Amino acid sequence: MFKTSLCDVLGIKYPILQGGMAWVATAELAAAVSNAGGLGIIGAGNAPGDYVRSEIKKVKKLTDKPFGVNIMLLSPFVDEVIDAVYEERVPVITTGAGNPGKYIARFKEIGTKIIPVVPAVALARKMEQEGVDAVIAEGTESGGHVGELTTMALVPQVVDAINIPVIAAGGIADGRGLIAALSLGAQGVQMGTIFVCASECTAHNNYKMAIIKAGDRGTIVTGRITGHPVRILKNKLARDFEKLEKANVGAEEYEKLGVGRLKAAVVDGDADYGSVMAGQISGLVKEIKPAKDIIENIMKEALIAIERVKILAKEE
Ligand code: TUI
Repeated sequence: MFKTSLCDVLGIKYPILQGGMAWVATAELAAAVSNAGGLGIIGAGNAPGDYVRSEIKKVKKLTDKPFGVNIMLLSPFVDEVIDAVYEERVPVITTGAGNPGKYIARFKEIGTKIIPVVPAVALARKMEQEGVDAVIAEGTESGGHVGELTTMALVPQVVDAINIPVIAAGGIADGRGLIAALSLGAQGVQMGTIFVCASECTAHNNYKMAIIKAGDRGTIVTGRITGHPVRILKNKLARDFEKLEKANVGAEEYEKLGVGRLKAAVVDGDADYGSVMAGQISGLVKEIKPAKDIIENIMKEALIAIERVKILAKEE
């Protein structure tokens, strides 16, 4: 069902990748998504190489299906994470928050699939030239570190610019979103926020409930002045960020407020002063359920969505 060429390249049943969210996307979540037929991804975030290595070993025990690791290129531990992923022969890597160019050749040697996030057409073109296997075109609807363009505008422009598979991300949480992305020419989708609310996700219950309670206008982009804008749920921390922005403080002071805040939200459950990264589709997330149910539901909704459009196409 909706098996695309991306499914064949990655060895997965459904064209659904789970976002490699720092602190949130642990071995438990990644294995659950892979076992359900998607591609589960461990988020390396700012974690040291040894932590990532132990998460990889855990996933290997929990599933025999393909999985991935997301490498956050701004991490101070990026080189040791790269070594861990290389030595463990992880089948797929995705990258975020930068250009993975200098690592590509090494991974190609061992057949690891490399899929960078690209926020614009220029980087997509560059990545194709450098030999990556696919790209994730991520719109500004996403949670966490975001680019400027919306998914609706970005995806078809990336699709037209390159010849490798494009995965759409940002603002997708259900079967309608999957069909919309496939209609734009994508070969698959990546979803983050919906999988935070998977039962297998180890994030604190307060984090999950904050997403479930959030509505359509529940998120805000902070940190534009740092050069790394980040979408989070509106809470007391977001208000403090806004105050600093209005007070025109320097990037350094602004960044200080953010230190350790993601861990506070995910691990300690501080939904007030933690950085609750989540996408604009938070308003679509209604309950906590197993990853398998989330994925099967998406596939059912996708069939309904395509039937609806087909009927419209037939009408006089
Ligand atoms: O990376 C993400 N989402 C993230 S990373 C993260 S941790 C973090 N915390 C504070 C500040 C910054 C990061 C939380 N969420 N998504 C993928 C993504 N990549 N979005 C945007 C980009 C991106 C931006 C610029 C990718 C490449 C890029 O290229 C710049 C260049 O060097 O050409």
